[in-house]
Amino acid sequence: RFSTSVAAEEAIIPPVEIAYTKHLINGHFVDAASGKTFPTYDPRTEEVIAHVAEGDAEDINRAVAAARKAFDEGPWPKMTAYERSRIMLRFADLVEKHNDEIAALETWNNGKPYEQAATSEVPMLARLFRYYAGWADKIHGLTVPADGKYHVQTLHEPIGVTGQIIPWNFPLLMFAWKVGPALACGNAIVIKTAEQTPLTALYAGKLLHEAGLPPGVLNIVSGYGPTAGAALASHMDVDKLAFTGSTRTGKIVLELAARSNLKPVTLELGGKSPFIVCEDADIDKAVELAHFALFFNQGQCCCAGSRTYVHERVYDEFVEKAKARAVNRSVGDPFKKGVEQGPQIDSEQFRKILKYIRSGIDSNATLECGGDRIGSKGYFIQPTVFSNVQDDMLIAQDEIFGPVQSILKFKEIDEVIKRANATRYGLAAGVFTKNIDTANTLTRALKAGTVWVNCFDVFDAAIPFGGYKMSGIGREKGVYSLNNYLQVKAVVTRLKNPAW
Ligand code: TXE
Repeated sequence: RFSTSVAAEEAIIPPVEIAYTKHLINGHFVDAASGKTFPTYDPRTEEVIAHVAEGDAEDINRAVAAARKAFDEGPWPKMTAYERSRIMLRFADLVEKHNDEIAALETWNNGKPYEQAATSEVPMLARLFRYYAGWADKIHGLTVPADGKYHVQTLHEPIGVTGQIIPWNFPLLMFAWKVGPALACGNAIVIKTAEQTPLTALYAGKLLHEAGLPPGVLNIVSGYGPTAGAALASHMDVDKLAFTGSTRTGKIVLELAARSNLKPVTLELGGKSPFIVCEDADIDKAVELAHFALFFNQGQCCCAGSRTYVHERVYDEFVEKAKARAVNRSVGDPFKKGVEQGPQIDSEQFRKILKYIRSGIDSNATLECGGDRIGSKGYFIQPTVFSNVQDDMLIAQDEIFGPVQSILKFKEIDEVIKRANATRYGLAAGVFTKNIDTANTLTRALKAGTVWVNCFDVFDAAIPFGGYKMSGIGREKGVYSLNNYLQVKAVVTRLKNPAW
């Protein structure tokens, strides 16, 4: 089906207007301090759909000042946790009310299938805010028995002004993963969205204010990484930094944070996750799941199952079926019903993916299907499958971040464990087997922040997510994310009469 050429002229006009393009600072939509704007695109057509305020250091300064005031003077930290949670719940209701508009905006700016945005990602934004709204009034410290004549307690306090930098592959979900827990803990926020996808966060910011969020608590600056992003990471008045993006940029922001005020940093970075299909697996199900694990979201997932290890006894059958499934993947205008794959995000990613495909061919992996772009306009790439991939090939080592499946062969469980772990990344892994002992061995041996067994990409709000090794520092979602946004203060009080 991917031979269908996608003509830009056929692109469906989305049923939504682009209403918010300015920075959201101190509760108001404002122009950039410099007056500059930058274009944002429709990846289906490569055409500009809006000009957005372009932030730099001065906009970040203004946003941080607004956040500082909201945090230090209130009303945010002085509100009760219950009041904070009610604002978050009202926001979730508004997200549900505007579900289809938000989803349309997400698809227009990002290229992901509208059905995916409307039935999964926007509902997950609401779900995640409800989850963290539930935590807001359940965050508390401990009383600690200590030697000596003391009463000891810990106070769990918000950390202050948090800086957040997010990528373009899941613009709304990355907003949710960062903003939800930070608000629940009572922090003020400055978030810099990805330059490719600034639109939906601004819409969400508007709804949060409609839900009653006080001005200055959430500030959104659009702009580029080396200007706005770097200014945020190195700001002396930002108390904490949370980043999702490439490992390369993760190192830069960590260094900026260290060189400025040593703000604590959480990082969610790249991956090269193994997906292991054992010989006892139900092959049809394994093929479908491995396909989903790699091709979901145009292959633009940090946790994509991008090294498909298949046991030698079922290898040939698996490859045949994986190829048939990829050939059958429906690629096209993401607003069309039934379309599974839209365009890649931008020309840079598009070129990067085609370069990796070329490298796979040059290194003598077998190109089973795909390998090229679709049409002449829009960043559409054919679902591509390589077999006979070896561990030392670039396509088995680097994060391609596109619709390119690499299938490798293994013989022994111990061998596949070693090979799966022989990577600088450690974000996720998939295991497909019916044998509980094999599953237990693999889940314990794999060095990855998430191991999915007979499933993949399960993103419940309560499940922690993050990486080993160069896939990151810290965990997001679940109860674990609260620690990122809290300070612990020990209060030690001398007792006058220890007998009582
Ligand atoms: O990432 P960047 P890019 C991987 C994926 C992709 C590659 C490059 O392999 O092909 O990274 O993508 C901001 N100071 N992932 O270039 O640069 C930037 O503006 C401060 C994996 O888009 O990491 C954006 O907001 N900030 C990933 C954010 O960092 C800077 C998701 C991410 O951009 C900055 C995306 C700087 N000097 C890409 N430079 C995942 N983990 O899911 C850039 N930024």
